Amino acid sequence: MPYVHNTLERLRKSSPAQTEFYQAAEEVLECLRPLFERSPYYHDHSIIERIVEPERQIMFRVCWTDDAGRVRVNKGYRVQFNSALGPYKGGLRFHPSVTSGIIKFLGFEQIFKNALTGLPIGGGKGGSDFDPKGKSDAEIMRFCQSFMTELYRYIGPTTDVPAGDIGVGAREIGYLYGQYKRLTGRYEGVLTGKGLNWGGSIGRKEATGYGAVYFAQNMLEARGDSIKGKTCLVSGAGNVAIYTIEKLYEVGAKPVTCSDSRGTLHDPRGVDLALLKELKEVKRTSLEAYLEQHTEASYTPVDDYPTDGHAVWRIEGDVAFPCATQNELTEADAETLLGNGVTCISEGANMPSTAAAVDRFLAARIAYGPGKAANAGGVATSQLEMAQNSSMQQWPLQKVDARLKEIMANIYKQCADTAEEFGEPNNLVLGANIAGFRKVADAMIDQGAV
Ligand code: NDP
Ligand code: 2IT
Repeated sequence: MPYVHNTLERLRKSSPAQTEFYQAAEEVLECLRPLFERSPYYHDHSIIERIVEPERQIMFRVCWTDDAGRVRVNKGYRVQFNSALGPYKGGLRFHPSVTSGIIKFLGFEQIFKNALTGLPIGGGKGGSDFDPKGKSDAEIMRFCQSFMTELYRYIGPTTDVPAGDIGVGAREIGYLYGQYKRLTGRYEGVLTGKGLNWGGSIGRKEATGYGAVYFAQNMLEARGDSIKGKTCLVSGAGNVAIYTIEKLYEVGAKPVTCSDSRGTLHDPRGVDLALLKELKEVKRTSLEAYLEQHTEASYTPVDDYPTDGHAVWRIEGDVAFPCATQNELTEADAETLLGNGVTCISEGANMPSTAAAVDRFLAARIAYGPGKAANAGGVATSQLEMAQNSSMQQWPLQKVDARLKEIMANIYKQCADTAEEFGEPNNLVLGANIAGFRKVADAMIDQGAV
């Protein structure tokens, strides 16, 4: 299939050093080969050449003043990747590791994830290399105001609707929203993940983590198994990890780990969720403080991690939920997990497993739910927030949660059915990529060469 190869080669040359973006693009395009064999007309419309090229990329300087009165500068990004199915939709990430390549990989993944939800949303992503750690509330506010002063002219409720991601939660969304309103004079659904008393959707905060657990339930039930009673490994200690852990308790499973950028916590009796929330949502401190209240738990600092992977995946469990960041689960980690008898992986984070780790999971034929399918509950509920905002309504929790369950079941079914259709039952990577791509590509063809 020379055009898959040629497109990847061209990307390598034209956008040097965007490693994570090639990783994401390669995975998707390689999966599409059997589709192109059956439906060569995608090639006639140059769909893959178009789909790997963002419709628009905005980069800007974010200048803000710290508490000492010093002027500080960060980079700001918004990649408006694909609007074939609806307004650009995707989060903002504030983390020192952010580069244009990271934002591009996240925006690329978002196109297919959003398509899988079945909702009318295109793909986009943005962020900054700003590090919220150690900053005062006033500094965070001034940064967010400056960021929005640049971004506001490119976004809107029917054009581009940002939300949270790493380092961007309810506090940041509040400051960003306040500045948008001040600049435009409009009170409208331009961001999702808003506070519940000013336009947010009930259940949005919990949706990504809950959705990742629902996805795991779908995968396990299709194999005649259940999540009940399973020992679960969770990485991360932020929004996605916390609400994955919360839902795991609700469905009768036992989450025994979590991790942050400094270390990994293992509590064999089950992670104390109330304490985790207090440490991370209220105090914004290190997980190490957990040990002060739970002597039965153990803590591994990052310096003691295995050289070829992450301490959290070396702990024994039945089901794993990577919920921190990209490439946090290596091939060696995958081997250890498989050796320890893990039967299911549901990715709360975006692209948390390296390409070699994914190959291991697929070869072992365990239940493996890739991020673009398993973590789509967050963006899906964001779209429910958009629907509530545009109709001036607020739905009750039961309605949002019922829709979320239904959407996750539907995503699972599409991935499984498409995998089956292409002769690789259980390969949900292939299923997710082909099913997501087909929707976007067909819409692009209908809308002409734009
Ligand atoms: P948060 O900022 O709330 O939490 C991120 C967690 O991961 C923190 O515990 C953080 O550690 C840890 N972490 C982040 N970066 C690194 C790193 N480079 N190395 C080690 N640990 C790291 O983010 P979210 O929970 O929102 O996001 C987690 C993942 O889920 C990301 O991949 C995101 O793209 C994805 N995602 C998020 C969605 C959402 O709705 N929020 C939706 C779909 C996917 P520390 O506490 O020390 O900072
Ligand atoms: O990666 C993601 O799907 C998100 N960070 C959520 C995006 C959104 O618009 O809610």
